[in-house]
This record gives sequence, structure tokens and C-alpha cells, in this order.
Amino acid sequence: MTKRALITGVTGQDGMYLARLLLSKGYTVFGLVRGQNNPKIQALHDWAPEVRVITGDLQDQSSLLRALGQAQPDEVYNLGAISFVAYSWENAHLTSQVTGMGVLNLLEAIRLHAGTDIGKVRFYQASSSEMFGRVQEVPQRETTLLWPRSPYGVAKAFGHHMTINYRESYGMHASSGILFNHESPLRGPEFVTRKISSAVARIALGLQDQLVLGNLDAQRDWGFAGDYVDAMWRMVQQDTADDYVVSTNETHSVREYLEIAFEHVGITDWQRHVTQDARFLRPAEVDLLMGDATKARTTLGWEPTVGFADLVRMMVTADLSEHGLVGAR
Ligand code: NAP
Ligand code: F7E
Repeated sequence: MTKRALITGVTGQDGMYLARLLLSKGYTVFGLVRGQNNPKIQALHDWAPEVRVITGDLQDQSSLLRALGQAQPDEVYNLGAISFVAYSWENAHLTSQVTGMGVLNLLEAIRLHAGTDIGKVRFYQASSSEMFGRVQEVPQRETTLLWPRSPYGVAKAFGHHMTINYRESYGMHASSGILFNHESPLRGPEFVTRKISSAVARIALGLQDQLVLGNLDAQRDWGFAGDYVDAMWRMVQQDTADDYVVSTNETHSVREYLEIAFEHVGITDWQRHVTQDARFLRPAEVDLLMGDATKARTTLGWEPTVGFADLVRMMVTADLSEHGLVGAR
């Protein structure tokens, strides 16, 4: 029997990679898309034409119930969120509604949809290393105390605990992946990796001279999005639902990312192209993230396949060749 999956956030970076992964495994894939004329539908269609689009919004529970009725999914992947941390301070209430309450809306819709057969729909929640915030240990693992530092992190912590609560209260097969930063040529241009790869490509092509950034000393555990959606799928296939850290177990600074990106286009004196501006600093920074994915490696048999330097080069190469156009990604 062909499995059926519903992905929220299907127009985002991870949604696009996950849709392709599930299609390659023979799934029938439904994607929840918000808005009445969302321009990203075309990019999704170009990327994965077989995805069946259903309109709906994480803030609108009746739309979620309708989507579940239409898709009749065996698996639901909740990737929809307001995901840009900097934006979450300026729009804290909205972020809480979508990224936090949206999880509850969807869990409750699944519970109502499934009725007495709660096991018929498996659920994946896109939790985040941002929940560790002011980290209480290094590296961070599933048991590390959460100390979120942004409205986004707080909202994700709510969704994370609500997912665990639905598992424990109702026996729902609900898993939470605590994913550390993962990137790709599909990454939104507002995130630092893509902001840099895009600017470096433009500087190399003589289209731009300066790149303005915030904190260059922040350290992140950066992996490749294509690897991370595979971990999501593996979690959902387990007999028992659980929570897993997904990371590379390495940490690198924004400065290191810059060095490799510029080096890739033959620029060694990159400092003359980079300036810092306080407008890109955050009210509360997450200084250092580094995950311990031992549980995912041992239980799920999951391994990252793309290292940090190769990831940086992949993103710069993609921006060089296609200049932000979807076709060459
Ligand atoms: P992304 O590119 O920002 O995609 C977010 C998706 O959520 C988009 O499809 C967006 O739709 C959708 N969305 C926004 N508001 C919505 C609403 N009200 N109702 C329904 N959908 C809505 O994020 P991503 O990088 O793919 O990340 C996927 C998920 O993993 C997110 O939940 C993110 O918070 C989480 N996460 C990401 C990382 C990472 O490093 N990438 C790490 C840990 C956790 P539009 O296209 O219409 O805007
Ligand atoms: O920032 C620093 C910034 O916006 C990374 C999301 O996917 O991963 C992502 O959140 C670091 C921060 O990602 C600029 O201060 C310096 O320390 O690329 P980012 P993020 O905040 O780590 C987590 C795991 C998620 O869950 C989120 O959804 O880079 N930084 N200068 C800058 N960041 C940005 N965006 N722009 C700058 O100019």
C-alpha cells in the first residue's frame, strides 16, 4: 500500500527536500500551503510536481482538519513555522501563534481526525537547537535543559513539550526532532549562510562589493538539509516515537564560514568586503551550539554525509551558477 504523507511548511527549505525524499520512496505527498495566491507554489511545482497542494494555515484549526480529511495521511510532518529568529523579536505574538500554538492546533486536529484509532497517524515535530539558547552543557543532547533566548526559541519549546505531552497523554506516535542548523542552496536569503554565499558569489562576479553582517563570533553546528530530512523520516518509521538530536557534532563560527566561502572564489583578503552593523545584532544571542547526535546515530542509523567545508562550497557554487534562480539548484 502506498503511504500518504502531509507536510506543513512544504514550500520551505526542508519541506522541499522532504517532499522529494518521500516521493522517491513511493509516498503520495500532500503539502499544506498558506495564502490565497502563494508565489512559492510555482517553485514547489517546478521542484516536485507530484506534490498535491492543499491550502491551509497553522493558525486555522478548521483548515487543518479539512487538510487531514482530504489527505488521509499515515504520516504528518509539521515543518510549518515562522522560522527566522531575528524576526521573532519584532513579531513575538505572531511567532508564538504560528510556531508555538500552531503545533497544538495540528496535534489537536490529528487527535480529532483519528478518533479512537490514535495510532493511525504518525506525527513529526520540527523542534530546534534554538531551544537550548543559553546552553547549559556542551555538547547539547536530548536531556539538556532548555533555556531559549528568543521568542522563536520559546515558541519551539512550547511545541516540543506539547508533542511529548500528546505522546504521553494519548499514546500518539509523536516524535520531535531537535535539529541543529541545516542549510542548502534552498536556504532562505535572510539566514546567515545563504546571505554570505549569495553575497560572495555576487562579489566574485563583480556585482557587489560589500557584505554587512552582525555577530561574526557566533558558533553553530551546521549540516546539510538533505541529510536532516532523512533523519525526520527515520524517526517516524520507528516502532516507538521519541525525541532525537540531529547534528554534525562540530561547531564553527560565522567567521570560519566567511573564510571558506571567500576562499572558494579565490579571495583571501575577505575582510575588506565585510563590515559589521549593530542592526544585525540580536537582543539576546545564542553564542554556541554543538549537538551530540549519538542517539540518532545508534537508534536511527543516521549519519550526516556533508561536512562543513563542503556545505559552504556547495552553497557558494550554487549561487555562482544560478544567481538565486530555482532551476539550477
Ligand atoms: P522555512 O524555509 O522558513 O519554511 C517555513 C515554512 O513554514 C514555509 O513553507 C512557510 O510558508 C511555512 N509557514 C509559515 N507560516 C505558516 C502558517 N501560518 N501556516 C502554515 N505554514 C506556514 O524553514 P525551514 O528551514 O525549512 O525549517 C523547517 C522547520 O524546521 C521549521 O519549523 C523550522 O522552525 C524548523 N527548524 C529549522 C532548522 C534549520 O536550520 N533550517 C533547524 C531547526 C528547526 P511560506 O512559504 O508561505 O512562507
Ligand atoms: O543566524 C549570526 C546570528 O539567522 C546564525 C533557523 O533555521 O537555525 C536558524 O536560526 C548566526 C546567529 O540562524 C548575521 O546572530 C551574524 O548567531 O542564520 P541564522 P539561527 O538564528 O541560528 C535554528 C536552529 C532554527 O531553528 C531557526 O529556524 O549568525 N549572524 N550576522 C547573522 N545572522 C543573520 N541572519 N544575518 C546576519 O547578518
